[in-house]
Amino acid sequence: NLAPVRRALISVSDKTGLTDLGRALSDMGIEILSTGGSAAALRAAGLTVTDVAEVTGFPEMMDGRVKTLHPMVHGGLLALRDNAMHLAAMEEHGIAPIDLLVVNLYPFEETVAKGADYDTCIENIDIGGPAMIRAAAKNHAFVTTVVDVEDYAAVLAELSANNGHTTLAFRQKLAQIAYARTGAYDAAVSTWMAAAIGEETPRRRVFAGTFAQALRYGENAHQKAAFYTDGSDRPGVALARQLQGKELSYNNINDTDAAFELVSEFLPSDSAACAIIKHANPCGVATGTTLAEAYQKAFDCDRTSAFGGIVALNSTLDKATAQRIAEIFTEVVIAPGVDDDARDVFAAKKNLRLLLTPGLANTAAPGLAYRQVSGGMLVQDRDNGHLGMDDLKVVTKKAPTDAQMRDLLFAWKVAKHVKSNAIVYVKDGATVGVGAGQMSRVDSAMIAAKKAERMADALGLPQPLTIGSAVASDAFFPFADGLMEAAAAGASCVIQPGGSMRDDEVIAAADAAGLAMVFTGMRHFRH
Ligand code: 93A
Repeated sequence: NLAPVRRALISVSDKTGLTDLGRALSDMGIEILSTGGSAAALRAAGLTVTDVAEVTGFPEMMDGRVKTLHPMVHGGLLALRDNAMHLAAMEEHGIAPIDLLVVNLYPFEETVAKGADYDTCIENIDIGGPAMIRAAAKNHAFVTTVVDVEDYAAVLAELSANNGHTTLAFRQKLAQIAYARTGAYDAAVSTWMAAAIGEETPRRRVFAGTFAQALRYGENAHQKAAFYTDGSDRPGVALARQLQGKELSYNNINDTDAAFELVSEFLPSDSAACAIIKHANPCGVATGTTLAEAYQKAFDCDRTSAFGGIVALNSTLDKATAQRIAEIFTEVVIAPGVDDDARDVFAAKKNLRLLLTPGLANTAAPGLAYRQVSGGMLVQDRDNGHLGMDDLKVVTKKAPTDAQMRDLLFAWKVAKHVKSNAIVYVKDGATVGVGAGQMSRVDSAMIAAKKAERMADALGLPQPLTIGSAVASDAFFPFADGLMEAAAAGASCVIQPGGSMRDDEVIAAADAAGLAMVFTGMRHFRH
């Protein structure tokens, strides 16, 4: 199963490591064919190279759109070396075998990420490269296919270990990687196009990511894991730049995403905002006149849970906020900006991961969300539902005051980011109790209130902050019991979708308890 490598074709956009590879191959006596830019770089390094144009008898044309798309190339890649008819065809047409293909593609994903215009993105769709990769990988019985700079060293090691040959197992492994690359590449093109033309339906879509990073382990230490990006230009954990701290873990990435998506609900032009996340649920969210105030209010919602949390900020991290955050153990801080003084404060915290994003995520933007189930994948629109005051319907005798209305909308925004069943108590632009992920809505209401009681004790407050709070429920109250639990905790107003068979009962209970209640007509389940 050893296949000799006598002739290689090199055509790479990313010229990293190119000349070293070319030299090593030349030294092994391997003939090198190459395309325009790659050939020029190899020649500049003093290597002897044959132009593909010389092999095809055609110049590269149409701005390079047609350079390798030719039977002299594809015949050389696809011919079965043990098939008499294939050999006869090669003989007849003067096609020489190509045993090693080294290609990396036009940087389509990077071009999109840079925000390039439509035509530039189109021009960066590589056609000849994927065609060669797919051909060479199909013919892995004889041909070795390299699509990643990272694999250059392995190829050279393989060739020297096998006296200028490669093993079948090695070629199979590289073929698998090759198809992963072309698959992800076309997925990126299709995903970009869907966004570009505003195609929003989750049908006839393809889901594939580009490998970004191997992770030390997954959710638990016995699970292997990696991070893939999907080419989206949506600011968030994938596009963030890490300025300091330990490597991000699987759970860090998941929680940081949850934190950043949540804090992006709050426009910096309205107020500074902070979200603290643990296990993908918020344990404190607040707005403030300063970022430090927002952080403090978020922290005071549930100081116990905030320990080892992920902090997301909607505006530039400043010194005062950094000092506050640095007082306790924090895993990750993500923000759209950081000033020099804040960086100095964090410099002493070597392990603290600081991520800088290119702006906030647009939470109203369309997009798809997907998750795996056994044997498949569920795809849906991202929950980009948004409400304004005008969308709310007052259903009780009492109507909320303006201040209550603001807290209700705040609570509703947070509830969208809390695992169901979600109950969120809010007072003065800060969560004061979050009940997440319970199988019963009553329990979520109760747990959130209990946590608020505990915090009141810890902070030495005369009473829990749920007294006089606004409460949000991510889905309707099927019975009055959940609402009664919130009333018992001292909530004075309620926001919930409505739409239960027993809405009348629930409204009557709210009236009896002297609560103001509004219906949203929209649900925010999150599982
Ligand atoms: O425009 S193409 O799709 N047409 C081709 O025939 C073709 N052949 C190779 N692009 C093509 N390539 C790509 O050119 C390779 O995939 C590689 O990314 C790039 C290398 O070009 P150069 O060697 O001129 O820098």
